[in-house]
Amino acid sequence: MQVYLDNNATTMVDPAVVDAMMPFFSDIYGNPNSLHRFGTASHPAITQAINQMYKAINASDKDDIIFTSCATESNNWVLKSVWVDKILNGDKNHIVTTEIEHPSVLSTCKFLEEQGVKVTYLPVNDQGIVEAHTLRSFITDKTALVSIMWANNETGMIFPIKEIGEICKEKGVLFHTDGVQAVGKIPVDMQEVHVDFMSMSAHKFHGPKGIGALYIRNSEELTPLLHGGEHMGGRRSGTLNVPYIVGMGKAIELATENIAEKMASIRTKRDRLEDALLSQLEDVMVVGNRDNRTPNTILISIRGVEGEGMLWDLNNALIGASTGSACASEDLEANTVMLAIGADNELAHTGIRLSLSRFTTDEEIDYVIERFSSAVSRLRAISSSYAIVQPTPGGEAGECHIHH
Ligand code: 7TS
Repeated sequence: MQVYLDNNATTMVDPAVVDAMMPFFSDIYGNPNSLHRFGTASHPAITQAINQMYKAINASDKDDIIFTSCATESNNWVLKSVWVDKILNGDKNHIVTTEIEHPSVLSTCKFLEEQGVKVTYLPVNDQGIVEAHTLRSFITDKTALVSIMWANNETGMIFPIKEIGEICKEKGVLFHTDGVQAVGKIPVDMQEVHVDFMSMSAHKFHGPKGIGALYIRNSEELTPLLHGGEHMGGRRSGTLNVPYIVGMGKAIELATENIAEKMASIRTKRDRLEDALLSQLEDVMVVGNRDNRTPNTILISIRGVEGEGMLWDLNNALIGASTGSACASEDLEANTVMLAIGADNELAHTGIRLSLSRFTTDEEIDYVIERFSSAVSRLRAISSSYAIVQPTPGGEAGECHIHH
């Protein structure tokens, strides 16, 4: 058996999504901007995909949803364009974000700092989230934008987006959320929250890689990142990627219909896995309260077991997991999210992220429970560091200490 538990990195494309995309490669392949029938033939499918996107996140018809090449582009677009619009061509100089955003936000913020922008990186609490009230004191009359993710990719922890949006609204500051790990996993309703911009990515909800979107409340002005042939009303140029747009629309529809049932089913499997690991293993800890987590995610740290060693053993057992985001998985650095929540350096090297999908089966969970525990026993037996920390009399599963 092989088991893929790295669905926060990317997901399998749902076969129904592939089916929906297929006609738009070699059959209906015209450029939608062309005036002839080959071009216009794709229009109904594009309209349908846009409608599927609006419906899935309950956007209003005053809002814009613009397709991009990925969420990295959507995040870059918002941050760099707010810089141009409100800082270079305005009287602002400040952006607020968090310490645990995805690198596509953090690296862009670092770049903007080099250009002279002031950036505040909000700390997170021991649950790995920003408490909304901490934001208030950091917003000044120079703040152009607040950018805070909806759910974290490594822990699955869900941020208080409604409260954060209300503070931004009250202070008159634009609010961007990276919704990549929330959309398709938990209900996302744009009428319920005050969010000006939200980034999305199709490959996180069983759509294809290489297509994302940006939600723009009230069609707010935002200088384009890509200038060119005035596609999508001039907001994002580049010939429309019709098959991928169709795929993203179909994927978001499938992910969000009956979402409560889908969440419950994934959560049952996730909780069973989590409970089994916590009860079978000593000196392990799962980050964050499971009620405030995306239903598919577990970030577990295993005292005395290097994350990379564990990944190796799991990989040999044909189980795909992650030590954090795949983008950072190749180096042996500590998990930055775990450090941010106050884990000590040793513990931050032991994080393993297990992320399920709606395609994960009970048999797969049984298999992972068995192989995970035997990998931990094997690695602990050869670990010099675990031998040192092991004598924690009475140390119970799930009680590894996190320093603050
Ligand atoms: N934002 C978040 C919160 C993400 O988790 C990711 C991908 C991105 C943005 C980038 O999306 P893309 O469309 O540009 O690919 N996150 C991960 C991860 O957690 N492991 O690998 C990729």
